[in-house]
Amino acid sequence: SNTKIKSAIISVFNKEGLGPIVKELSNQGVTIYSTGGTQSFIEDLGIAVKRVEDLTSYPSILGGRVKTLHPKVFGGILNRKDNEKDQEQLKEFDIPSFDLVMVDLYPFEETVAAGGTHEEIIEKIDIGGISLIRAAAKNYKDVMLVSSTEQYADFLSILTDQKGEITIEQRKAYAKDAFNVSSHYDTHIFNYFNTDDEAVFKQSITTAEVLRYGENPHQKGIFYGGLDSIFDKLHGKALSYNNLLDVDAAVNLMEDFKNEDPTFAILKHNNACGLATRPTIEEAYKAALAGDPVSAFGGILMSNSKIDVKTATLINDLFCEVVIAPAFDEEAIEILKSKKNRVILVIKAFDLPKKQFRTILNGVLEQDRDLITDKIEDFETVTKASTTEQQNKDLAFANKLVKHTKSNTIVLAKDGQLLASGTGQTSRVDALNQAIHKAKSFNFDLNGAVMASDAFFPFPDCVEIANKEGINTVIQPGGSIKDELSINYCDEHGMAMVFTGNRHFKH
Ligand code: 93A
Repeated sequence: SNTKIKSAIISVFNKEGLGPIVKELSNQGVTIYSTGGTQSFIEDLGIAVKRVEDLTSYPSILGGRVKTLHPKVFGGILNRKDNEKDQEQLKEFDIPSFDLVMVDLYPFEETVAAGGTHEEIIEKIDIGGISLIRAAAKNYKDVMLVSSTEQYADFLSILTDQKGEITIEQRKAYAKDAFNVSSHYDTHIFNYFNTDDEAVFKQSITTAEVLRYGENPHQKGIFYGGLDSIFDKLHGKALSYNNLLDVDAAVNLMEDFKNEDPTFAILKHNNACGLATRPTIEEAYKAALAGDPVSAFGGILMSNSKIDVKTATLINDLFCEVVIAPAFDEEAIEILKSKKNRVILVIKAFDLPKKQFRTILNGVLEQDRDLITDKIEDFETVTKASTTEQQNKDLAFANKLVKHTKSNTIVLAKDGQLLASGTGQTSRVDALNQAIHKAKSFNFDLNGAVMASDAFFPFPDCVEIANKEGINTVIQPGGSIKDELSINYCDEHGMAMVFTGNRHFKH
């Protein structure tokens, strides 16, 4: 059956968009009760409003912590219209009955995201508002409940079109939405309190998406997880299994460059085939592409800076599956949309779990994500020759790359540009030879380049090969019992070497 809204209780944090609704309510002769801030807002619109404080005969106390928590409020919401005893009690205790409840909760999630202090965050745990929502949703048979500003437009049209008469189906639908609001709200509070990474991770994989197929068309594939907290998808087809692996590799890599100057990465098969840091993102893109224009075909692109029109125009000439950036110029989006399937993702947060899982045999391996990013100030020079400021920058750049490239890996870089890497090789010498061969095939001059290795050198063979190519600076974890052999070779040949102390295998 329909209920006609005659009285309302309104308590909203965000007052935006409330004006037209209270005007319509007032036109329909609805009695409105409200809490402090909401009440002033409504009064300022010249609309009559009653104070919840007058109803409860209590002021808002404890700095606002207790405003609506009172039997006169909750009795007014929870009473059953068709229950005689309920109605007798309303009369006995002088409780008004409410037909409409409107709440917009304290912005808990936003306060956490904005980096509020613990005290500020705790104060944003809404108690009264969530109780109003819970009570009104429970009593949806008699009460209409608006629990989110997102419902305002729809609610206003219902209110106007139906002259305040709300159907039971509408009340039930709004109650369902309210439990969605309240459960999400509590999930955010839970996540804030819960510092147990594993539980947070498990929480994040409660949704599943069937993929077109797995790694190959004859393999079925499913993605357990949701990307909504990390990306806004602006365009393109659904991400495939292999796209997801590449996107994961790109985000992990770029997380290490998010605070650097404009940096552009091009990935293929989960490894960077191009990466460069430059004063502008257009230059960074050009330098990344120059790293390996052949592999870039069909690759995944990611930038740490806003993509402008010039860069988008250049990207548009390349066949690429996915483009990720923290922002895009409006016109840049239109340019990139010209390819129907191309996926365009805005990265909102580098919000990755600190644990990683993968299956092996009949079980699952769990480990901490590699969260160490070696800093220049922690580099330990182990040779007589020391490194220049530019070399240190290149060493840090190359060392971040090895961390995100499949082992065994050697990365060669110069002037903030990846020249080539050897990836996924069974020996470090193979990795180096592959990198040298590749760099030369794209006409790079290796003179003065730096070499980074994901793990220590068990023999001096790599520094010998590097030296013959003019590579004169090396970064590696150190820690081999034969470190001295590589160090001595460097000293004899004027090469500089730094140790990080941290191995970065990625298998
Ligand atoms: O601190 S509370 O949890 N205690 C309450 O009793 C209470 N009642 C409503 N916060 C409470 N509210 C919240 O106040 C509402 O959810 C809304 O977000 C806000 C509106 O306050 P005002 O009308 O004073 O701006």
